[in-house]
Amino acid sequence: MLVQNATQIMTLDEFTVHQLRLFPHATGELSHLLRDIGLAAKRISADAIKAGLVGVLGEAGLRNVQGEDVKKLDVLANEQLIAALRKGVSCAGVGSEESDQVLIFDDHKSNQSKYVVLFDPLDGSSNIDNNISVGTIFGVYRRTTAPGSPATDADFLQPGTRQVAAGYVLYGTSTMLVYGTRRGVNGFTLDPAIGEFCLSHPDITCPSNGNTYSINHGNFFQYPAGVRHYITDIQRWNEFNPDSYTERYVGSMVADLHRTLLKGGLFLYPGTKERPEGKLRLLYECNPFAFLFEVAGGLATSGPSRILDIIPTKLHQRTPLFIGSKEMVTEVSSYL
Ligand code: AHM
Ligand code: MG
Repeated sequence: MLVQNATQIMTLDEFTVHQLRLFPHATGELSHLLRDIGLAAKRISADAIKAGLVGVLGEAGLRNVQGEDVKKLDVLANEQLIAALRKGVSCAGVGSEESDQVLIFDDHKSNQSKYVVLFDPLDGSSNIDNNISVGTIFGVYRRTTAPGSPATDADFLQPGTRQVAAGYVLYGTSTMLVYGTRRGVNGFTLDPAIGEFCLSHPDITCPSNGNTYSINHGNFFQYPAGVRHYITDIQRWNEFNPDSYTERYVGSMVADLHRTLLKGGLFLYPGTKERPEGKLRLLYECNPFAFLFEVAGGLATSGPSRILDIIPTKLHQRTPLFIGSKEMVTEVSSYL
């Protein structure tokens, strides 16, 4: 599926312009916004590949040899996204997993913008010290308030079904930006030689079934009975049908879900006895992925409800998550 011929390669900018041509009434604001996120992603990627040099470049919280404050990568990633979106022309404000409150830009330019963005700037950041893939996750919403005035808190507390676009950036063996609108999901790989995201995975669809399940098995006895039954049943199935299912858990959601999106499978982060709502955040983590998986043909549920239908009541709300191939999500749902 990788596009091999250099003359056929389409950059992210070219792709979004191409999409615009298909919709003559589109204003281009969303394309600008994706370009801004792409720019921040390139900067974060440049910082992420140096993460292992922390001992050389200096510890977070201290000053480096150039006399600059050294920041943790998740703080840097947050700042890069805010800076790119504030400077752009398409975003009236942001909500970030790193910040307690939303940040409403409230200047003349931003108040004309019709979108707000919710993001997790660097998900899985506890993995950075071990050189394991991490990622950025984002969801884009059209404001409920009319452009011309500052965004309000209500603009950020919309159900995921109202997202106009969502995506993620995976800082892995290569850096990839995957984003989707209702028209489809496409993946772009950063070509470091030219510093551009290039279309490498056009029209991504999630296989309707898979054989991989992804869960933190260490919490097994903390999970609800239905989840334990499901896991036990698929392991029993393997007893007589070897290799029917296999378990893969990076513990970095963007990496686990990127694999699940491309190859099929099921990712589960259930509630536990300790944390009935689970760990993952509805607005920054679950909604963007739920949107992408549904557009790509998969499903996402909290158990009682489709993820995208949940009406958020607070910014940092958490929800259990079962997401992946349609058939596997349907099957696990019957146990919940
Ligand atoms: P974070 O937002 O604090 O980085 O936590 C989210 C991460 C996900 O990437 C990952 O799927 C999950 O936490 C792993 O949690 P656990 O270690 O409980 O399995
Ligand atoms: Mg996170």
